[in-house]
Amino acid sequence: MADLNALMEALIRGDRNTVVDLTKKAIADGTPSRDILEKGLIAGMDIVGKRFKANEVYVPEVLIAARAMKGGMEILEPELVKAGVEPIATIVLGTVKGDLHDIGKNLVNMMLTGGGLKVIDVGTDVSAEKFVEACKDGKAKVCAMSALLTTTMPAMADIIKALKAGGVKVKTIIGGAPVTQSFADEIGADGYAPDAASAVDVVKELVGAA
Ligand code: B12
Repeated sequence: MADLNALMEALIRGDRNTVVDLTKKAIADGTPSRDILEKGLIAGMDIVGKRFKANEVYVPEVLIAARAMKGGMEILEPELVKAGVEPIATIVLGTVKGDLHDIGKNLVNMMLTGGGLKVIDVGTDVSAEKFVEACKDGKAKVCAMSALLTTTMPAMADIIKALKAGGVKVKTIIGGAPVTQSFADEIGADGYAPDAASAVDVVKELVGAA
């Protein structure tokens, strides 16, 4: 039986090579791909997220763990497809129009992916029309927006209005350094999170998977 605890620990250390090796071994042992994902990779990323939230680790450690996660996922993904394991939900994520900051958004992407969600990253400087376009096929359950400039925060309100005007039924979540819960309440966003690890919890709540 594969040692999923060792896989989890390797992910927490950000040891990509060991994560890749242990993922391969677990598949070869016949460990169900869902267990490898949930008890190995996601469990590890969950701990990294908790430590990040508690300021016990910082952005570089999260990036290194996410790189290890990506290594494991590249091996595991075909097995998950074969086993019919679906992501919890699909999330559209982007930085709003006029804003080029993407370090925080990319971290949110990594943590959401690490949490078992599928992320469609629409990039930076994304117009309301493009957010609506990405969300309107019905696959995405949540539209997640990032802004780092006080001058681009109002674009989040425009996107929420455009989604409503277009009859697009998605939940919305906003974040970024200048964004607050009271701003989220003011513009009618369904959720707000102060950091990438909390974003996973809030998104899971929004899709009813918490
Ligand atoms: C790096 C940086 C840049 C880089 C961006 C590179 C890149 N690829 O992202 C560059 C050099 C390009 C840049 C440009 C500018 N910047 Co700048 N930049 C920063 C800086 C130093 C760090 C931002 C960052 O990456 N933080 C680290 C990440 C991890 O944190 P974060 O983004 O907040 O994300 C976390 C949370 O907020 C949350 N989160 C983020 N997004 C989301 C989304 C969702 C849905 C959720 C739930 C959560 C969430 O999770 C993340 C992880 O925990 C900040 C200062 C600072 N210390 O914050 C200034 C800062 C944001 N920049 C600023 C400014 C003014 C600019 C410029 C206008 C400068 C200029 N005059 O040209 C331009 C604007 C360009 C543009 N149109 O966007 C100001 C903004 C001031 C304001 N109040 O509006 C800041 C605060 C600097 C300052 N003190 O003046 N910048």
